[in-house]
Amino acid sequence: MIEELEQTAADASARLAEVTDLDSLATLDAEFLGKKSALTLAKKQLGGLEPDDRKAAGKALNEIRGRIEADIAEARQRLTADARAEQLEAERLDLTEKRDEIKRGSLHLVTQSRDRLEDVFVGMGFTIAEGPEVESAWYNFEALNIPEWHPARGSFDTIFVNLGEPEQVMLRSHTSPVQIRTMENTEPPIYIVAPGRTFRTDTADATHLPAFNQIEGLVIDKGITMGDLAGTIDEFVRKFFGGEVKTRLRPSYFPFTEPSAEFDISRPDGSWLELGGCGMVHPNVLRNCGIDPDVWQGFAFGFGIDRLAVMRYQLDDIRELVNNDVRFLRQF
Ligand code: FA5
Repeated sequence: MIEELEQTAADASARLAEVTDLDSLATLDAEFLGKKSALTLAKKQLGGLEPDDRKAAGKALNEIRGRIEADIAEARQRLTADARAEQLEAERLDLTEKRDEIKRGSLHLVTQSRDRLEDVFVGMGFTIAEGPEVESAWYNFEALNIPEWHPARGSFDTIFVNLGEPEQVMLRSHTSPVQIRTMENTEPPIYIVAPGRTFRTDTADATHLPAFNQIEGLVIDKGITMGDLAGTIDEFVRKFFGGEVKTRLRPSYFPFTEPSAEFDISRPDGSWLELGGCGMVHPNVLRNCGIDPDVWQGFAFGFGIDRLAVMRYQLDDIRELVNNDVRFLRQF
């Protein structure tokens, strides 16, 4: 009987090693350990044996049962782990699957224009300077030769910040304060451009935005003339647009430059677009920054980057730049 059961145990071990699902395992469990199994039947027969034989056979039966139970437990553990792995695989989210369909974003037109401007000016020997968007009246106006009583303050449509003395803290209305900050901190010669955001109470229309971008240019060196200014503007426009766009200077007035000019660029239809202001740095401005105007001269310019983007990408309306219409932005 014991020999037969040893055979059954070997049989069970072989079949349990090959079982592939939990249902079949339950069937094998019943077959080898259940009420009708050879092991259970053999146990029932123990009663008919002599006490000594009964003890030895009982021990052998328990040992065989223990082995079969261990094989079943091992098979169950294997199948449970397999089933879990299978479930995980089925539920796995393949995040790489749609890789080809992902739409890539692109830099905003104004950012592209600003980057390109920086490249052009760096190529001409300028370095990039920056200044804060919230300014004091000293940097935005006074150091630029625009005292409090000066009518030019009105032309800047300033947005004031409710901080400190009335009308002393503001969102900068142009990038010209960066001229002052640079001259205060740097010994001439100076060759910088300063791009950045500027703010005015202007109502948005086809050529105006209340928050727009300017780029300031400042050169301070010995023997600088208006000819250097005109040549610099010409060269940057040629590099930025290619050969077909022309420039012109028109006499104008800014308190911080003398003489002052406005410069325009030609549109494809032959009309002119005002791009910015420029001129020779006013001696008062140099003095305000501790620079001797008898030794150093310079020119400055400031123009609208958004207007430049309108021109470069042939837009009808500057407001397209801030409407955030994805169908529009995707084209560039
Ligand atoms: C100035 O802001 C002077 N600081 C420029 C300057 C710098 C003159 C250095 C001399 C020396 P103006 O207010 O004209 O000037 O503005 C310059 C340019 O900024 C304009 O020609 C235009 O291109 C752009 N700009 C002005 N207001 C707006 C606006 N609301 N929306 C879009 N662009 C604007």
